[in-house]
Amino acid sequence: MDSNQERYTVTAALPYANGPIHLGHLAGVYISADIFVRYLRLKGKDVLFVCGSDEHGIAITMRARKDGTTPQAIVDKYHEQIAGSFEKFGISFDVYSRTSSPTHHETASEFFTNLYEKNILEEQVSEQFYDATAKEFLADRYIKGTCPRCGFEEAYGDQCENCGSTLSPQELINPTSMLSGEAPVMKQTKHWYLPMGQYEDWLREWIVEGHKEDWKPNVVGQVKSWLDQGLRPRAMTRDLEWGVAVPLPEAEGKVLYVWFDAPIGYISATKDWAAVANKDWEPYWKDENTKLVHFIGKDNIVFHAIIFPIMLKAHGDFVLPDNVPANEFLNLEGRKLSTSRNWAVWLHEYLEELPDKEDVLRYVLTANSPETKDNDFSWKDYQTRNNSELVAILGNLVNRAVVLTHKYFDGKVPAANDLQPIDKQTLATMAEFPGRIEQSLDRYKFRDALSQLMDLARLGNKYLADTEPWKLIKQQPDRVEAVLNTALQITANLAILAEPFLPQTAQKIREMLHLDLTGWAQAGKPDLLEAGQPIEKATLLFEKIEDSLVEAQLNKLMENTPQEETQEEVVVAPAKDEITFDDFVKMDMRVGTITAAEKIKKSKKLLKLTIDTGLDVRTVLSGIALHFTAEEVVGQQVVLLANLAPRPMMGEVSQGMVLMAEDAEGNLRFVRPTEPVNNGAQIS
Ligand code: B3M
Ligand code: ZN
Repeated sequence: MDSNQERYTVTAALPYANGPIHLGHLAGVYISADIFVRYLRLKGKDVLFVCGSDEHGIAITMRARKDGTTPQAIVDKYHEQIAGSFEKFGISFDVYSRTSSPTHHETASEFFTNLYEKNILEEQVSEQFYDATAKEFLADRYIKGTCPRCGFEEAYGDQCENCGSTLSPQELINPTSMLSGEAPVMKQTKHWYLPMGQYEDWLREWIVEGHKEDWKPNVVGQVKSWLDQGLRPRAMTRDLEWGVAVPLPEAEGKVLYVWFDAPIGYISATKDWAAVANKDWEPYWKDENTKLVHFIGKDNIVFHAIIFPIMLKAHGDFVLPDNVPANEFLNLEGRKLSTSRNWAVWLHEYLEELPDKEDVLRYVLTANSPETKDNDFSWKDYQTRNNSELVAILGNLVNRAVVLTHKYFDGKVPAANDLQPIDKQTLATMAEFPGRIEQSLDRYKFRDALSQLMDLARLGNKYLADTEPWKLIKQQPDRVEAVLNTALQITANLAILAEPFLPQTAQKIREMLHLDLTGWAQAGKPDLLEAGQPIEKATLLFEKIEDSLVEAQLNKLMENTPQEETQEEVVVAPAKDEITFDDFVKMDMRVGTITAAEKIKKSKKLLKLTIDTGLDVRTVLSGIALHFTAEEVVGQQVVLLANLAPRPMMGEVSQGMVLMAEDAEGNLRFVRPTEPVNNGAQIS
């Protein structure tokens, strides 16, 4: 290939080697990337498709700790499994590498040294939590304590899973280390920071201005919102044992931040590929004719559109991404996918349970690709798309064209003699399809491209329905020759155009037709098959999927998932009637503190609260006794509807109402300001 030729380096996000691949991964990243790459290869581009396992970071060490084993054992196990299922599924990586490899350690280390020597990284000493017993600095996830916002006692150092607040470990009340169970201490530590703020103007110009037309709006939008908030320096090193050692003498016990090393993994993988393929890796990263394209899920946008580009720019030797086509998320049966709750369809299980249905999954996930918004996978939809699209449209066309050729012409392609306007028109329409599909693929619109492909099959079906060769065969066998020639040419075109989307099916069709695949440029032609050329008997491309399969898969999902988890369907109360602002201001809502509380003897539900409202100290009866004890509510600040008419209850008089939030499971929480305020403070 000549050196001026456009070259593509296509990367797919490196999955963490801490668990198997599921449909969310496939829909988010790998299928789109594979379609794109197969298409480029058919177009004769010089394209390299790299991926590998992400084997560092807290995701790995936590998994090892949970399983009572070493990080190395975890990554060895899952690397093997992930690589195996990708291969079996037909994702056509040129290389599937891993970040624990020596090549990677060396590459990441050199990259860091390069930035360090250019004085790009800023050294900063800060205080961080340290477990003196375990002798380790603690990642945020390794610190637990009481949430300062809601009082939940099991909040993590980075987030409270009860109230959803984002936290920093310093905010936790009574923090403890999950390693030793002891209270951690603050200790000074030095780290190296990427001064991201210095690159804001450049990023804005390059992405927000420069790529607003050709990058996906979700990507440009996220970048813009990060920039609008201002980029702070981010530490590129961590106090951890597992990872790429920081290549500085003063940095013992420190490793590179996983999001510093992981994207460099794409470069390392390229080197690994080049060593085996006996190629030069450098043009794939350094030549200006190389287009670098990162396929990722939306949670990785900041790393691929901001941090890694800053690293590449700062280094200076590398090309920047030409595009970062990020997908949104795939839900499963209407609920968020969750690996911890096992609400997922695992690829290795799919491959075992539903053999020979790789293309069905590729089809369904592409047709439902979460390209512009989150999308849903359901087994019912899987069945419908298989039965009424793959079987009824694509399979049907191929089958009819091939079967009729055998029935009427002894399995030899009949001649295209004396083409009629309908034949010519159909072939002319067919010739437009490659261009249309191309336009969609060039814009990373895989759903559109796939639906065009199916439209071509529809065109073939309509043509057969209109020409009805089965009715003509007695009186006009010559006419049937032309009709079946036309139908077979459409089939042959599908065998080429379907390759990126449905590679196994496309190959089966080509085998039936004895058609060689020479490239995308073949497509659109009306004479891919020669008259007289023999074809094989029809083989089954897709089989009908029965209800029993759908049921079995749904049952499996339900069984795998703990019962209480499957019932979490969130039911939200319907909206109330509109009120005026005047209605609202009539309510006197203010903050008070519960100074005393006791159970009402005759009632299971009521607590008698004494509340200091700033105006007065009064009694309020509140139906919270099933949720809170008297002791635990004393001292809490609450919001009170203070001018509610007094109500006699259980021999007492309640003077107001405490505001509570009730979630879908019926749990109650106090509503209150995020920080304590003086009693009597008004809500408005
Ligand atoms: N390991 C995958 C994730 O966030 C992460 C991608 C790395 S790409 C360089 O799920
Ligand atoms: Zn909380």
